[in-house]
Amino acid sequence: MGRVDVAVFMGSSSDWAHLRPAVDLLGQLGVTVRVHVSSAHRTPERTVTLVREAEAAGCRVFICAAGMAAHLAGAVAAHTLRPVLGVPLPGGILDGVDALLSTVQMPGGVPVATFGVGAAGARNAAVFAAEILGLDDPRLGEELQRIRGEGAAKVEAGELEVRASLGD
Ligand code: RP5
Repeated sequence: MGRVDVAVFMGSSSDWAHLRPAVDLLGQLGVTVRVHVSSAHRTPERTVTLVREAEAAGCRVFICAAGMAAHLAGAVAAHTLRPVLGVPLPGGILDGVDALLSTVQMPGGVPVATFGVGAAGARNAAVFAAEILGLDDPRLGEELQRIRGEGAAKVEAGELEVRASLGD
């Protein structure tokens, strides 16, 4: 395995559509990402092995996404001291509320920084991972500033569109 800045774990390949844009964003920021499908429940030992391999490859932040009884982020956090960002995913009859509570309610001393449910949470986890890496990487800091600027420009363009629709 080559050098890895961020390891992204998801519990099932069915989770990939929620995560793909966030992984693409990290790539656009020049962050080296390694993606794994591994489950806290279905492949528990493989999950631990992948955590060890990611650490050996230099991984500084883990992003872990899962749905339903989402224990992947907690299982990864149990095996590393590096920051673990948890992304609960929608699906099942509780549609993400189950995953949110499963991810966020960690026992004291084993933190998982938990984000919102679904694609927006995944994007924020990616941005947050870049913010962590950007603490000692000015280039990444500038890229993040550029993304903030794009978000602001989109809102301002949105106002012009709304006002134009009113003939304003
Ligand atoms: C979780 O169960 C996965 O992260 C996924 O969100 C959910 C359903 O998995 P599949 O049955 O689609 O593989 O562990």
